[in-house]
Amino acid sequence: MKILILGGDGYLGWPTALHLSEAGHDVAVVDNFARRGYDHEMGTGSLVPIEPLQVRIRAWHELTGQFIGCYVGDLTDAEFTHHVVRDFEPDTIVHFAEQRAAPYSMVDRKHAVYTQVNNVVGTLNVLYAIAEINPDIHLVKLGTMGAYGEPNIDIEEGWIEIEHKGRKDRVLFPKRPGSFYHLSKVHDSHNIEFACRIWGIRATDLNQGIVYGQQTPQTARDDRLATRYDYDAVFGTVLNRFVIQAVLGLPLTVYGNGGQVRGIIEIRDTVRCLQLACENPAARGEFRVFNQMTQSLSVMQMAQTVARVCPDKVTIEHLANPRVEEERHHYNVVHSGLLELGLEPHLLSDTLIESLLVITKRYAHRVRPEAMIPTVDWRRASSPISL
Ligand code: NAD
Ligand code: USQ
Repeated sequence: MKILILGGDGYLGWPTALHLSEAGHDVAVVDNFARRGYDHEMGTGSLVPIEPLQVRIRAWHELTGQFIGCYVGDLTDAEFTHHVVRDFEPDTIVHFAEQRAAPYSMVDRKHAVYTQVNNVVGTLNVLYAIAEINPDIHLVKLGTMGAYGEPNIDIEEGWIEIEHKGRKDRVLFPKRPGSFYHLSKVHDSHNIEFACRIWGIRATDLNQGIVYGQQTPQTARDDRLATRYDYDAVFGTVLNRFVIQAVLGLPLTVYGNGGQVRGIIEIRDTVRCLQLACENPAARGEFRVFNQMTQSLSVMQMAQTVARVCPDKVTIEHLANPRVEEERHHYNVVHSGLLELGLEPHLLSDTLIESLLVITKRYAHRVRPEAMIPTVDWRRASSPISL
């Protein structure tokens, strides 16, 4: 297949590009390097050094003989988006290219507006490019488990059958997200479902849980192929941060009592899920939803697992929760769609945490410990950014 990967310079887009290239697909990536720009804005950076995109692509070609195409530009620019889709003529578009940090979206008005405009307008431009150029293209769009929030009922896979006053219908599962970032994914999902309904395009919405891990078999082949690994309080995600804190001898920063339960998934499973979604496309007119997570753990369970595996003494600190979120709630998620397509999950294991500890020790000197402290406060309309 010809697969266009939007956001192909990012934490997940880059390993997915390599995985799909190795699987025999003809791959091109699109990015505007916004993610590298946020690092400059916040004075932080990936723990593991990453090469410029062009160096990564050349290294992959040198090692495997495979070409990965590259388009540099912004998806909120409709002309650019149309140009890329016309020029590459993809069968499938995998869309990772959004501002993805909840705390970044909650800094202040400017960051909230940027997040929603970037994410919603970029996705609308992609939908129009598909509808106008080739409605047969399959859109595989990254969504998020956090769009559902923590309802007091089981979370279904995107859709729910309801009965109301004696009548029945199948509707999109109700959403109750916890940040302006997560809300941008809800808006995207509605726009995509609408496009499937009115234009008959095909789409898969992957409501992904929190990703952990740093290596895939492809990125591990050469340091030049490494993907990013974030630790700061704005972009670093919870399990990745806990491992880095453990190595540095810093307390693990559990927000509140740590009873919040989240769906998680390892990076090797992410790239495999993307392959399964691409190779088994949705039908024309179908808005297909998968819950892309492999297990659920509370934040406290994640901290305790890291503390148990780390050979050094680890302390767990409960910080006042900077977010507004439930810390004790029901959480039971249906996530059978990708398993039915053949996913064999890697569950959180001691071996994986040990390998992350090794990677972290190698680059520990690059950490700025002050960037670990959360500064974005959900209860205030305006917060100082990290540092
Ligand atoms: P990332 O920030 O590392 O990658 C996103 C990439 O998209 C970046 O390289 C960025 O420069 C690019 N981008 C952003 N806006 C763009 C635009 N307007 N035009 C062109 N390029 C643009 O993020 P990630 O962690 O790789 O996440 C990828 C996707 O997966 C996101 O949509 C995110 O919401 C979703 N997701 C991530 C996680 C996670 O734990 N990392 C979990 C669930 C869902
Ligand atoms: N948390 C802590 N301590 C920390 C960091 C986080 O207790 O040091 C807690 C948070 O309060 C939250 C949970 O851990 O309850 C998850 O936080 P996170 O920053 O790891 O993840 P989140 O903000 O939900 O966002 C991440 C990605 C986002 C993706 C989402 C998947 O940044 O792109 O969409 O995970 S999900 O959570 O399923 O929506």
